[in-house]
Amino acid sequence: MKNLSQTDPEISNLITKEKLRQINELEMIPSENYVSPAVLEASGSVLTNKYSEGYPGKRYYAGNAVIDEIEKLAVERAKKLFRVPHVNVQPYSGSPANLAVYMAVCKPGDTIMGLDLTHGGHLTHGWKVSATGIFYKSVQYHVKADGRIDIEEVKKLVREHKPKLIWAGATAYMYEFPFKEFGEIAQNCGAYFACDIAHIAGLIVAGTHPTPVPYAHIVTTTTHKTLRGPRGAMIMVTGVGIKKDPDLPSKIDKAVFPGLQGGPHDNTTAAIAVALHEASTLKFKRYGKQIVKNAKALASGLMERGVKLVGNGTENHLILLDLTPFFGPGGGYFAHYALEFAGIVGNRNTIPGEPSSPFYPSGLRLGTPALTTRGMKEKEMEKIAGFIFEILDNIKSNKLPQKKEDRQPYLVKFREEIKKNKNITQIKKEVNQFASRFPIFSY
Ligand code: DSN
Repeated sequence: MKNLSQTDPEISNLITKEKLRQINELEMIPSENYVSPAVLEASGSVLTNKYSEGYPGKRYYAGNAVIDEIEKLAVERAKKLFRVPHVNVQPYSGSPANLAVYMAVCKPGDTIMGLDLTHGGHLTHGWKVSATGIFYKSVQYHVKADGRIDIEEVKKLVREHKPKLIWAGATAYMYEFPFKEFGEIAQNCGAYFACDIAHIAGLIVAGTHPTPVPYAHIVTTTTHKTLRGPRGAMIMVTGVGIKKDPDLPSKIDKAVFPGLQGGPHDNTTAAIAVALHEASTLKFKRYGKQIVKNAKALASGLMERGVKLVGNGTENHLILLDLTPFFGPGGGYFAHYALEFAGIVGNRNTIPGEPSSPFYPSGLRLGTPALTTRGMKEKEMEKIAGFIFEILDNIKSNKLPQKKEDRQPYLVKFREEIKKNKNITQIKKEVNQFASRFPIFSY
């Protein structure tokens, strides 16, 4: 960063610090990844200088001949990779992409359905504080005690509420999605069926998760999770989507622009095209398969040590630890903080039937996409399971105070104790040494 370090050493130093953090720590947030140097170069290119409101061949600004080529290439690569007839690559990220779907097929006040946030669903699938739960009548379905989507409940709610739009997709779901069943339910009630594959897009490309394309009308995805591209999103319209509604592609395009957005981020579009090119290789398929093998190995390593997992394991890239046997209800923060201190970065999360609250949840969500990009395999997952268990075992005497006013003082004391904890400080050193052996650009 020759220029940046001269122009703005403050920001340059902070970026270097963050890069070192990414090298020295274990990134285990399931929605994060490391992009390739090629994606990074496209993302940081001169394309950031251009305005190109509209679509290829139909721009509102001059000078877009090259941008048109780039966007067409991104669209064609996405169509080929996901086997869909129409793709919009302009959404700024996953939430605006999902909002565009609502705008395309619903009117404010229409009934929509999605998985409850505390059961692993996403904010934009109708959660009450999201625009999607405020401007639409949201009905939420749930998972059963075993963590699987309660498809019988979905059927019952559909009969009762006759939704206009049904979502499948999640942020903390460890099973394969029953896309076929959802497709049949939507077809029977005449609803649009949208799948949000943000978390599993790379797994679908690698063939380790079934594709929703034969069943869903619309498929949305972010591009920066298992797909390993820049921070962006895409909306795809499938063959069944066009059969249901021949105007669906133009409804989606109009919802993105001018409905919700202005000019697309052309540097991101180019980086998406690069990521799609990388994802079309055999090497990427091996990568996607290894993500799942690693997640299963991590799950086994933890369960063998007595850690409880929602669903007793995983079928994809993530696991959800039920921490109630360690801390009782609401102990997610203890694990989140102590692991972060030791350089293991995950996020506290609700568990199905959450006995506490989304702010003080009882679970921890961990994933393997970023570790797998660094070249780690099952052997390394076993080692990491050992680190995680040691830390949890060290702090298991903590309990979240029941009285709300007692919580902050308790957590202040907890954080001070972690910093002084000799065992966790020793694990932190081991984690740093271990992580830095695996380059973050291991392509
Ligand atoms: N926030 C993302 C995740 O972490 O799953 C989803 O938008």
